[in-house]
Amino acid sequence: MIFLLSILTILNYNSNSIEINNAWVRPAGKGMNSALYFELKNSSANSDELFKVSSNAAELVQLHKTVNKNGLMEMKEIKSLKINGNQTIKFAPGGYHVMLIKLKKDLKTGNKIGFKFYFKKAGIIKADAVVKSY
Ligand SMILES: [Cu+2]
Repeated sequence: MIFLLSILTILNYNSNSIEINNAWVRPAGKGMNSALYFELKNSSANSDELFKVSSNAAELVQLHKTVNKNGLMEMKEIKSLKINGNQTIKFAPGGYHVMLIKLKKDLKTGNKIGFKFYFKKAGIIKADAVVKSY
C-alpha cells in the first residue's frame, strides 16, 4: 500500500508540476481585443519557461507585460517568461497577461475558452478559462 502510494505520488508530482489556476478572460465582442489572466504555479524544484500561448478564440495571441513608462501604462510583448522552481507568477490586470488580438467570436460571461500553454520542459499544458468581468 505504501509502495503504491509512493508511485502515485511520483506520477502526480511529474504530471502536475506546472499548473494554470483561476484562468479568466475579459468579455469582449468579435473583432475586438481581450486578455487572459491566471496563476502560473510551478511546484517542482526546476525552473521552466513559458514561451507561447495559443487559442482558437483569437487571430493572434501574445504574451504581454504592462509597464509604467513615465507615469503612462504601456503594454509590451515579451518573448517568453521564466518561472523558477516552487514559484507562482500571477498574470493579472496591470501586469503580465496574455493578449487576445482580434477575437474570432463574441466572448460572453460564462463562456469557457480553451488555451494551450507551451513550456520548454513541461511541454503543452491545456487549460480552460472562464469569461467574466473582474
Ligand atoms: Cu496586452
